[in-house]
Amino acid sequence: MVQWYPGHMAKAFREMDEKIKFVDLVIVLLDARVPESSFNPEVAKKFQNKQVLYILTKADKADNVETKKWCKHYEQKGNFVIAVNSKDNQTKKIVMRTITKALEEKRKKDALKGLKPRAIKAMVVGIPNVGKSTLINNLAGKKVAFVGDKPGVTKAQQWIKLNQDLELLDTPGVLWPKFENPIVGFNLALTGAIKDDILRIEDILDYGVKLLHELYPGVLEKRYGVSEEYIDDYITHLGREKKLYANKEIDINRVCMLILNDLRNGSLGNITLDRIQEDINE
Ligand SMILES: Nc1nc2c(ncn2[C@@H]2O[C@H](COP(=O)(O)OP(=O)(O)OP(=O)(O)O)[C@@H](O)[C@H]2O)c(=O)[nH]1
Ligand SMILES: [Mg+2]
Repeated sequence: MVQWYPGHMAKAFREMDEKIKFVDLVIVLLDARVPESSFNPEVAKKFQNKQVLYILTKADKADNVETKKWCKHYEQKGNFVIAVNSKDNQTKKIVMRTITKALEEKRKKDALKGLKPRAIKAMVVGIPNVGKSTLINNLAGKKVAFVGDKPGVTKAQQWIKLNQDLELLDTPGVLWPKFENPIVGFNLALTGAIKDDILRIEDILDYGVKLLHELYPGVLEKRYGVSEEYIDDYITHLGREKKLYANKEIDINRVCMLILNDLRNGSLGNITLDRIQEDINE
């Protein structure tokens, strides 16, 4: 059994229950590069009866054409959705405006009931490393939460009062115990939501290069100068080309890390790994 669901994650998952009852809005962060793989079906069950805002993060690293399709997909299901770069300084304005829109109806209903407007409580949830704390810091305009380029940085829930009208709850990233589709695990590993030492890096990258070749033919060849004709054995060919040896043998680990880092930091270009299954009737 691959252990990407350690005890602290199970605890963080349970701890959501206590808060979710009292929040007015759940802000669900999805990684724009893998919107489907980063959707946690177990957490989704918890917010079935809540107002939800979907935010696709890391849109600056994703394929813009695909991001638009994903936004449309969630909109058509009746959700509020935006795609952002959480580090950009335009993002605050867009997010605040959308939060207001998402809560408009509730405010009207409250007013009709004669309830006095009170501070909105919103809970920010999402898989590890998706950018929850980064977004909260951006909205707060200062560093209020720890951020790091690895999964599992936020260890405990934390309320952040943005202003008189809005309080946000930062939560630790959680995955779910079983991926129905093993591809989800690979996609999450490629984009950095699962710690690098959990799945075999060679398996992740073997899948990764083939997927890149299929979705973005020529991208690997352009970056590394190694023909994609050799896609079935790309890691070995690239290791030889780059002379990445350890004890006269190709250092598979280093080759894998090279591709992985390039993919994650955008050196392979804007990439989206999850595709919407086009509905034939559409
Ligand atoms: N390019 C880009 N990087 C981002 C974006 N949002 C977050 N990051 C980076 O992603 C990494 C993870 O960000 P965090 O905010 O710590 O992620 P988190 O969801 O709080 O992670 P956990 O607390 O571990 O669950 C950091 O290196 C951020 O700088 C984004 O929209 N674009
Ligand atoms: Mg965090």
